[in-house]
Amino acid sequence: MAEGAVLLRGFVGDREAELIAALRDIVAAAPFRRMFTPGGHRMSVAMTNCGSGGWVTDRSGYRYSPDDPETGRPWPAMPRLLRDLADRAATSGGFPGFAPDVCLINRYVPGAKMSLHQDKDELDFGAPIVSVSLGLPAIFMFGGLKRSDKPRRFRLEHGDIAVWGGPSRLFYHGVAPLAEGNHPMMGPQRLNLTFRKVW
Ligand code: MD3
Ligand code: FE
Repeated sequence: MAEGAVLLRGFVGDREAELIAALRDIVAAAPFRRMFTPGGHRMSVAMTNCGSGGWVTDRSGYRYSPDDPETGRPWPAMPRLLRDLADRAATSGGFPGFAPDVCLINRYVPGAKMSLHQDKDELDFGAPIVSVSLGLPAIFMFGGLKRSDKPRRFRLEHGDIAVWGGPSRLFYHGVAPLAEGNHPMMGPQRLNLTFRKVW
């Protein structure tokens, strides 16, 4: 896709049912919620996290927090199944020894989108980000180091995993508004998991 960025089509493979069951437990403990940006807009994407911290946003800014602000309790632990899947994908993408602290889980319903942005709230840009797509397909927009770099479009489908490291780690990216549809296992939604080494 770009230097350091690798798309692994169908990498989830036969772990999909176990993965979906693990996600159900996480969401029961830390439900999806739509957060507010510092600018006061409510995001169309609903989010939750697992791991030793989670990505949050509110009127005071973007950050990683050890606790879920909705419950005041720590985020659910990252299940070994998720960590191992991310580590195997990172190794396949050329980044062995990936030790993610956080898995941010995004939920898109039809119409939900994510505007072009960089992921730079992490301290260690040497580690890649690993993303897992489940459910409805999405059009992923992949730009460059400058916001003005014209994005290329990639279709991300159920079971695809992407590894974003090296120079591409700081490339602008986003997701076009999700099209209507119904996925046989996930229903009318898309989930995206991003594994991050934050600290
Ligand atoms: C390329 N999520 O949570 S995943 C995000 O589909 C985010 O929910 C999108 O962007 C989603 O921040 C895209 C693919 C992705 C994630 C992080 C990246 C691509 C990336 C970081 C750098 C470059
Ligand atoms: Fe991102």
